[in-house]
Order: sequence, then C-alpha cells, then structure tokens
Amino acid sequence: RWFTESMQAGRPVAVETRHYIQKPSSKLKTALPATSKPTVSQYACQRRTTLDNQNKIFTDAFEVLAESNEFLDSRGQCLAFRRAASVLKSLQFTLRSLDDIEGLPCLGEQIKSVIEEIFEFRTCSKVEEILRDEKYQTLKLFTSVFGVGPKTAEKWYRKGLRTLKAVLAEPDIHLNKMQEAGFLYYEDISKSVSKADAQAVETLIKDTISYYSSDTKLFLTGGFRRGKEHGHDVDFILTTPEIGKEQALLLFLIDKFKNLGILLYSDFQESTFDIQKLPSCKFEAMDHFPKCFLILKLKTGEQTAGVQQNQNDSRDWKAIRVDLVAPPADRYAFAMLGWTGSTQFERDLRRYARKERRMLLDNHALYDKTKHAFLEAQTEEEIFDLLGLEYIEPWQRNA
Ligand code: DCT
Ligand code: MG
Repeated sequence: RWFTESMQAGRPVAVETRHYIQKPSSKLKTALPATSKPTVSQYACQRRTTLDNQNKIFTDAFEVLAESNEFLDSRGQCLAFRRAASVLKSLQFTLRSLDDIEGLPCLGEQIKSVIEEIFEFRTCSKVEEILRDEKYQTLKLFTSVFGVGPKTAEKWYRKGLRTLKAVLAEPDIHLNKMQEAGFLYYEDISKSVSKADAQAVETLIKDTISYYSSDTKLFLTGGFRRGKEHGHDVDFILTTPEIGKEQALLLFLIDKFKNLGILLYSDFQESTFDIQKLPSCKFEAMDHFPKCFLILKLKTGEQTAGVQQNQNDSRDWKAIRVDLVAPPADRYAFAMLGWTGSTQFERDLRRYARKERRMLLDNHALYDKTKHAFLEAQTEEEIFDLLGLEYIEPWQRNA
C-alpha cells in the first residue's frame, strides 16, 4: 500500500486570498508583505483535508486515472494523479475556472488538461475510455478480492480469465489461504463496512480483552478514526502497559474469537521489531509490530447495517475485515500516527520529514539524521511538534 516516492520539486506556492486554507508558517508571515497571497503546501501534512470534498467531480476522475496507472505499474503517473486529487480535496471551494487553479501545487499540464476538459464537458474522455476498458474492469474486479493485488490480477487476466467464477474454475490456479477466504466471504467483505459495524466490532473486542487484563487499551484507527462513515475494514491499535506482552495479547484475542466461534480467518504476523537494531533499520513499508489480519463473524442485530438477506440466506451474521496491531506502549504514538492515514497523508509526512527536516519517520520512530539521534514522543502532537508542523486533527487528515 506504500509507494516509492518520486520527489516533486518546489515549495508551497501562492494562491488567491479567498483560497486561504491554512495559516502560513511564522517564517512566511514575516518574510512576505501583508498583501501577499497565502499558500497551499505541496505536502498533504501541511494541509487540512476534511471529508467535505468540494471537488469530487475532479478527484473521482483523478482516482480512476491513478488506479489505471497503478495497474500499468506506472508509479510516477499514479502518484501524480493521487497528489492532484489530494490537493483538490483540501480546497474549501469548488473549482469554477482555470483561474482557480493558478498557483496550486501538484497540478502539471496533464492534470490541467483533465480539469479543463471536465469544465467544458463535465467528463473526461480518457476516464470514460478507462471505465469502458475490459482490462481495467477485470483488474478492478480481481483486486476487489481480499488477498489479490495488481500482480496476481494481471496474471489471471493474461490467462484469459475475466470473471471470479472463471478464476475459481481454473485448475491451474492455486489460491493462498488469504485468497481462499477472500473468495469464500466475497459477498460480505467486498461491500463497505459501516460506522455502526465498526462500533459493534469495537464493543466486541473491548468485551473480549477485558478477560485478558483491565489495563489493556483498544483504539480505533484508520479511516473510521478520520471520521469516515464507511471503510473496507476496521483498524485497531491495542496496547498493554507491559512491554513484551503485545504478541501474547493478540494470540489471546485470536484464541478467544476462535472459542466464541466468530473467527472466520486469521493471519497472525509475529513481531520483527527490535529496538536494538533501530538505528540501522530501513524505513520500509510494512511495520514490524505484531499484528493480525482477521475476518470476523459479526452478528447483524438492530445496531448494525445488516446484509441484504435474500430468501435463501437466513444468516444473522456478516463477515467483516478487521486489522489489529499491537505496538509496544512506548511506540504507540508513532503507530497511531502511521495507522490513522490517510495513505496520502502518511506518504507526505514521511516525504516532508525527509526533504524538509532531514529526518526519517515511520510507524516505529522518528530519526534525526543531523543529530544522529532518535526523537522520542508519547503523543501524535509531540511528533508534529518535533517535525515543526502544526498539529492536524485525524478528521483533517483525509488527504
Ligand atoms: N498503513 C500503514 N502501513 C501499512 C498500510 C497502511 O501505516 N503497511 C496505514 C495507512 C492507512 C491505515 O494504515 C489503514 O489502512 P487502510 O485500512 O488500508 O486504510 P483506510 O484509510 O482505513 O481505508 P478504509 O477506510 O478503506 O479501510
Ligand atoms: Mg481501514
């Protein structure tokens, strides 16, 4: 889910006053005359992005273009469209003319021409073409299965497969455990999870951990922490004050779920985190904390948005994707910041740290390359502070 970042040159640029969306840094305030235009930063971590997207018509188009480039493995192009979408999502007004994008960052010529076409025709021909494209449609279908990424989807497409049924009927294809579960519970987990479902899962896990110890804490993270009404899964961080007991806590939970008969799938990943090795640790994609990717059986009571039940299906439950991560208590702030997302926000936090502060940030730590030292933090606010950034609330991180 993380991309190698191609750096975009340039600093925050000036836009008209009515487009003002964030306070300029104190440095800019003193350096520029009072009449100067405020800025929209090229970094998502210096913008406040709520769920109130005023430019959906443009950002939807960019997301299709980004996804199609992701399928083509054109990472640079994909990122360029994602960055453009992210900038437009942060605006508190709807674009009305090309003048409105004057001075905004991350909007190159290619992006501008898409915007221009949408102004004129309310649609973009390239996007329409992609949406009609059989390959795009097929890859989109295949990657909607839990455990199937673009590479596998492409492989299946090349075999001439076009439907999920055809994949299941193909004798050459050997699904791994994750994909097997993905197909088995496809109907449920391909639909989005509602906030009510997320809350029901939260209650369920809280009740279960209370059997472990009273000082274990559960925190909702990911999209639901950012205020989203729907998500593809529910993400949680678990902490225990006893350092070294995180893994045991996760295994206890998995075992309890099994005994309760609600564990449909579990992929437990052991901790590979070693604080001793941190200075030489590469700041790579997936973090090293113990975690598990689960599919749980959630009872569909009145409080949850139940599955549309057809006559043949008298189930009173639905399958839900749940991710649990259990960092050591002293790594909590970094893990929480990393898992809250959005992905674009995280990508830019790391890029900002590296390019603007000569620091390395990941889900475990913040390292200052100038001081050759790790900077400790107990809260997300402290991390923003160490990076010299204004604090951005989770609901403003929907970049
Ligand atoms: N994340 C991370 N490390 C990874 C993968 C993801 O730190 N290797 C972060 C980015 C977002 C967050 O974890 C949760 O991931 P998702 O569930 O994929 O994102 P989401 O924003 O919660 O999206 P959705 O609402 O669809 O679940
Ligand atoms: Mg999520």
